[in-house]
Amino acid sequence: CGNYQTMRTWKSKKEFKELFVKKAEVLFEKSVKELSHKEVYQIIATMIKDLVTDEWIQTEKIYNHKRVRQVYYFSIEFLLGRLLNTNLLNCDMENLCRSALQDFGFDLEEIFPEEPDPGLGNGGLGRLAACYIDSMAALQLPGHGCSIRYQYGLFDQRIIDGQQVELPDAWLRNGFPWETKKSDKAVDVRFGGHAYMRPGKGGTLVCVHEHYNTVRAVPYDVPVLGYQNHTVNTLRLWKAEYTRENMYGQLRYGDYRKALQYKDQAQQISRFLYPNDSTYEGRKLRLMQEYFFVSAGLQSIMRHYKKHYGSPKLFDRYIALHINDTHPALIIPELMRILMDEEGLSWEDAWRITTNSVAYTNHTILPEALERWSIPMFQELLPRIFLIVDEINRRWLEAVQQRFPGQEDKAREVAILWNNQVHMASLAVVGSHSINGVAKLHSEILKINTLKPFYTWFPERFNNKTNGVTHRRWLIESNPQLTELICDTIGKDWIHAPEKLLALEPFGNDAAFRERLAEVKQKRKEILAEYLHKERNITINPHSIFDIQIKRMHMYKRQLLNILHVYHLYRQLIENPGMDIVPRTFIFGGKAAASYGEAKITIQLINTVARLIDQDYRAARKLKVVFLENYNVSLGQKLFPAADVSEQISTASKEASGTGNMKFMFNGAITLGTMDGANVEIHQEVGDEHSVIFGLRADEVQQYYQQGGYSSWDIYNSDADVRRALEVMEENPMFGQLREALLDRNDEFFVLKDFKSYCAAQQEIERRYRDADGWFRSSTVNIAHAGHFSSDRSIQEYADDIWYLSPVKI
Ligand code: 26Y
Repeated sequence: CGNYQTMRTWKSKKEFKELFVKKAEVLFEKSVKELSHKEVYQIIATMIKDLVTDEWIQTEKIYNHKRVRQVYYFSIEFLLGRLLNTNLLNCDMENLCRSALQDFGFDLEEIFPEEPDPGLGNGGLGRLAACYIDSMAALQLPGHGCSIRYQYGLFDQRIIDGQQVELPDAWLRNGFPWETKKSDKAVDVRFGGHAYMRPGKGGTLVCVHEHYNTVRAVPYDVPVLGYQNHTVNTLRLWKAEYTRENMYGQLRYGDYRKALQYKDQAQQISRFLYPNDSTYEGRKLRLMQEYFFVSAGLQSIMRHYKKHYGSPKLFDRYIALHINDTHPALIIPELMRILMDEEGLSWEDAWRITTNSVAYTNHTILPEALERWSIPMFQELLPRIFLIVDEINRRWLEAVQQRFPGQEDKAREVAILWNNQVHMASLAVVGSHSINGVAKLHSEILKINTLKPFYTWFPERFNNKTNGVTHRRWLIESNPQLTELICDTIGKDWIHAPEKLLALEPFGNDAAFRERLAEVKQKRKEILAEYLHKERNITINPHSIFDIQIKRMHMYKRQLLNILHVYHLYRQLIENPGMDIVPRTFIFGGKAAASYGEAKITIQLINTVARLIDQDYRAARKLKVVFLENYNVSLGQKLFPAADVSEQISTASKEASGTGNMKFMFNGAITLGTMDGANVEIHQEVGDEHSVIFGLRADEVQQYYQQGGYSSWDIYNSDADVRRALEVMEENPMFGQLREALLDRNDEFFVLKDFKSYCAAQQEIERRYRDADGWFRSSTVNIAHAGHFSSDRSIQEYADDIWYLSPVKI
């Protein structure tokens, strides 16, 4: 097998430098002195890809040779973030690279920002997928990602006059050095046409699908490196292209216009990522995207499986298919189609294999995010898939009717086809063997509310897998200063076994350790302040409390509650200029879906309050509000390490899990949160003493909903602080819409209801911050207990309980 000990390393700085010089010549025909920073980035990325090529091939060979069981993680989003630093860390080559570049007169830290941030995702769901493939490789599990190679990622956010403006994100402009195009592995995906059943041999029925259009799916593979091991898994991203045959076919019928239209439509499929997080977008192109990558991915898996593993009858023994929310749920009818139409299996065999292979993760209980497609559109676009879904639905409802004869309402609750719509969550539940939520509370709510009728049918399918984040990116890579302190204190074992961070807990009582921790935090705050000053022309006080809320803009996440409290503080301050408060910097960041009016106005409101305070000398020394443009993974990596306070203030029951909360925790921030999503488990880990919890509980919120809500006017009328806070909305008629949502539309997200309790919690934060010893003791306890929220823990649970996967040494 060769000497793999040395494969993923440049043997010496000398070797690195020689290769570097050669690459500069080959790629750019330049000497080292002439290279731009961007070119240096491209050279190193290419060198790393060369470096891992052999291991990539070797990993694949060993999987095939041993016929190991593998998982494919289907997700319509992978929010990767930059890869250079991650890959250097995974190869353990960061120091060598830094020092070699220094000899050439370059600073590695100045090279990192040259990499465009691949934003192939909206938020939590897409970033989770990226953390999960990182952990699979780190744990040496045979697992791969499957998604779309969007030409444009999530839009670039600009703030102009306080308002969000969206610009296209042409992240591929200068190419993507981590990918390899695999033209010979392209597959064809069919859309449209007519499908019907006709009698085949021996009384069977066979399907005829004709007059369809073919779109070519071309895979681009990105290597996923394990952490300092030799595993290299694959993230396969599909690009849509037209096929000449299909276009010529249209021309043969004499329709030039149709031929061009076809070409355009085919290429359109992988053009844009849908920038809508949590609201269902009923668009035809979106459905095409979903079928496109599912069909392409599954066809290529099946082809590979048959070549190396054998009979399709044993597919489920070797292959696990995971769907990240319902967006890839068409994998269920697509696998049925392949097994029956292409492999000749019976319905019964195909169904058993399909349900044994597929597992589904739900990420939301918001009804507006549950996918439903209009049947006429679905049928026109995917006629063969529709026939299969129709039959799945027919057999399923037959079973329901047998158990509950004559009870129409039972069928309505669980039908896949209902009201002229395809219900994707119902399809996903009926067609998989495992259904999980993403935090304990969320998984419970699925059972008792959202998916209750299904839970009574299949209790054994339901389980919880609390989310996690990769501590390699979110601690080791983002916060080297804290990493060094932890290693100095408890050694390095925690890097491979993050739960061992617990060994840090006793050091919370060690004054010398706390002092060093305080120094690290101070350093990270200064780094952030300097960056904001240099790159964004924003001045913040590094000796103030950094209080940060960074996530998508959404009413249920309640950025509105946060800014109303800031305004409340401001008004207190100007009415009482001598008020003794610890200076605070409130930092916000997040994108609003372009069509989400209220979320966009909230951005405007935050910027209005920011300006108000900046222009008022009575407040500006104590308070500062910053809305950071274009929050993305890279900016996150600068913010989490600098945070004192982690704002996790969603309306209880609404945030399925949250993952930012975990990134803050790894970096020693204190959670200020509601009992929602994974906050509940963070609180369970660190207790009341080391987190600050406020607001209605999930069951109380649900109770109010059942009663038709609460009266926000009552609170308004009885609470002078609330009335005064809402005066901020008189600044601009634009804010009328928000005011209406809070008062006339009865405050769906309990902002006013939780206001008092939030203000008290903020006071508690300040009280605790004044006691530096207590604060850094809490900070230590949070870091110590963060190990539980590593995605390594989550992925181990998925591997054990859902995928039945074992690690493979490479
Ligand atoms: C249907 C379509 C428009 C759609 C697109 C994206 C629907 C939902 C989404 C994204 C959802 C999402 O990001 N959900 C988040 O998933 C995280 C990972 O599990 C959770 O931590 C977070 O609470 C949840 O909001």
